[in-house]
Amino acid sequence: MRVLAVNDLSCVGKCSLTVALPVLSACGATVDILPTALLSTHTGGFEGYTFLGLDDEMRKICDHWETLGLKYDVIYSGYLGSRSQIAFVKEVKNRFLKSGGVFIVDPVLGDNFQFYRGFDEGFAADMGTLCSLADYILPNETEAFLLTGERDLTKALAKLASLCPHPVITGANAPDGYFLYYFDSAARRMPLEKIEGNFHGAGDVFAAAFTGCIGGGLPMRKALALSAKFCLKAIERTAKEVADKKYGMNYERELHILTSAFRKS
Ligand code: PXL
Repeated sequence: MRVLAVNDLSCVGKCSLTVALPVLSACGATVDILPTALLSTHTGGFEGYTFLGLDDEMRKICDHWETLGLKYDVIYSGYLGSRSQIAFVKEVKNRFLKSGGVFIVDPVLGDNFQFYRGFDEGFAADMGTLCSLADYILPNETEAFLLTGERDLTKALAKLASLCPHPVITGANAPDGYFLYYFDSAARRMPLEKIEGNFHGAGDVFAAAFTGCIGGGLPMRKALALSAKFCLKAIERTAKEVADKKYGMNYERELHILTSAFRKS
């Protein structure tokens, strides 16, 4: 399985590509990367971070790849640094996804009902158009709201399902508990254990694991359950081991959950 991860390279803070590479590799994927931006740290909680958008370089990289005839079984996109990058990822899908390949979009927009720095409503609207080209989308609760304008989870899921065949709201507080909401042939939800706190990078850990599980041939429900189990173990470890949560998740010693699931495939 050959996967292309389109995401930023945040040098410190364990998110995006620095998470996608090891997690997808643990699922047995060959991972190529298309970096969207180079940052000294991610933007969530660090002051004075550097940011270099790679719009021009992305185009040159893709032009070179075309001469190599590269094609991907799965393309997974995450943090995009500009509206023009959203447009470019649509082109990347057309140029590099195999026929019958899977396109997975994590519409990285915000958390805690706020946009991440640099994003706004216009950016969210463009991200919605990228979601409409995806097979699976992986918004968190905030992103589901920013994409649909709905705080009611059932309504938000229904609106997302009109955009894309398989939306997943990766973790949301309902009156009767904490759930992952998803749509395969019908709207469903899966209970999740909730660990109190804000775990930076958890969405990226989950998205990379889910992408690896789908690429590895698991059906959606099994892919969600295994990714959620891996993510929960990583969150439990992070709660104990990491004092400053902006430095990201200690998921490394839980990668065996994924490697053992894919050992024989
Ligand atoms: O984890 C999402 C993410 C990815 N990339 C960058 C970010 C964030 C969230 O803050 O800042 C650069």
